[in-house]
Amino acid sequence: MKPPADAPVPDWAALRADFPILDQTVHGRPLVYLDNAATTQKPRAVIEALVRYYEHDNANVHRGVHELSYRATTAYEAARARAAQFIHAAVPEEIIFTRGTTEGLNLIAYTFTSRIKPGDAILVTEMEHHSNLVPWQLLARRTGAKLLFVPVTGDDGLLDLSGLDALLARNVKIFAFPHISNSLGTINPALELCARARRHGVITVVDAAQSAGHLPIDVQALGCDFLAFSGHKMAGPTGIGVLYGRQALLEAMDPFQGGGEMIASVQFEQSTWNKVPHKFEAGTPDIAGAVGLHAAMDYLDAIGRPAIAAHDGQLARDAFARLARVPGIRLFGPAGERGGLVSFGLAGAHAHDVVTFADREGIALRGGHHCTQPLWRKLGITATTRASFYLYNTAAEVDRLAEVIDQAARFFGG
Ligand code: 7TS
Repeated sequence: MKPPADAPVPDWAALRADFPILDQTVHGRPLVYLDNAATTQKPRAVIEALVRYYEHDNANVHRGVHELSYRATTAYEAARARAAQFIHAAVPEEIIFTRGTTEGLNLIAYTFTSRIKPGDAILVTEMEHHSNLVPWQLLARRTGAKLLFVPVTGDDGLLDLSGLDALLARNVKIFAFPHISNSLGTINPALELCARARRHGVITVVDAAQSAGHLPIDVQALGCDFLAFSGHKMAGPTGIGVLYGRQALLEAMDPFQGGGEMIASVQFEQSTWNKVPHKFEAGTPDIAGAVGLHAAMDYLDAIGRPAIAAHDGQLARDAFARLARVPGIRLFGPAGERGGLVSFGLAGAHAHDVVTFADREGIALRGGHHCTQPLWRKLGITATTRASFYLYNTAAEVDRLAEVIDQAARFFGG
């Protein structure tokens, strides 16, 4: 993804200084943080927004008529409006605050229980994070529906779309897929997938955990029905996320959790529901989290998501090309256009040993199944090492990564 030709080039080195945590040594070496697909670091603007909220405005939302409650409610609802703008939702009511992607996906799967019947099918892909697989397994178990899978082609990590229309025609009610794979780095053609699903009258759910903080997202242009993401993977705080849903669908859905805030009126035996989105936000929400997420969205958009995508995509492609020269390496995901991460296996070394080796050099990587166990089983490997990039990573850090992985290959490979 390229930023517009006349867009100013961000000063990446200056931006790096916005992230206080990066300025440290680990095991005596400068920290090289390459675990951004798990969680990203937070700029000072986000940390300060949290401190400012707690020092000046903290109160519960919607319930009080006093000044602080008014301020907290205003800040919380302003964050909702900002999130709507961030993904170009038609109205703020289409934004539900959640704990993160996982909760958003569970909310849909749970509330669809009454709408799915035995013999219906739910379509996902073979590259799902467990968060976008297990909730659908649970829904299938509750309803007697079955799960269908769009296959992954192989190590190149692409979706095989040749049979998609035939799959969608098999009584599929919901098609859920990742925008960017957290294990492979594949950027899936979300626009095409939503359009093809729509032609079959199938509801689409986009898992945008790995894309929302990296690429521009326009839910109306995509034509998706639902889209979920996590604040902590896009420079925001942990504990806050967004579920977008088309308003007509949200209105028709059952509530998720019961409790305060989500009701209109309660009697001993029964209740009626509050308006969307409050119907889906039972209990005291993560108000500070929403405030922090608002600051994160402002921060990212001041840089520009096309520029961020171009930057971390380039780092990932460079890392892929550099690592391809390491003896005994097996790289996963597409060789060309990709999201900002690289996943690989090293002959003779377990991923955890590679991660420990890199950690001694100050490099933070992740090793394991990355919550995509069925994918790795299909590709015949149990664990990979993953380097994932964000806006504050540098070409010099890619050099350092390639150097250390080369050393690891020689150390473990003999
Ligand atoms: N979907 C995808 C594609 C993800 O990468 C993740 C988290 C989730 C859903 C769940 O997000 P959460 O914020 O609710 O936990 N991925 C990872 C990862 O790759 N390493 O740690 C977490």
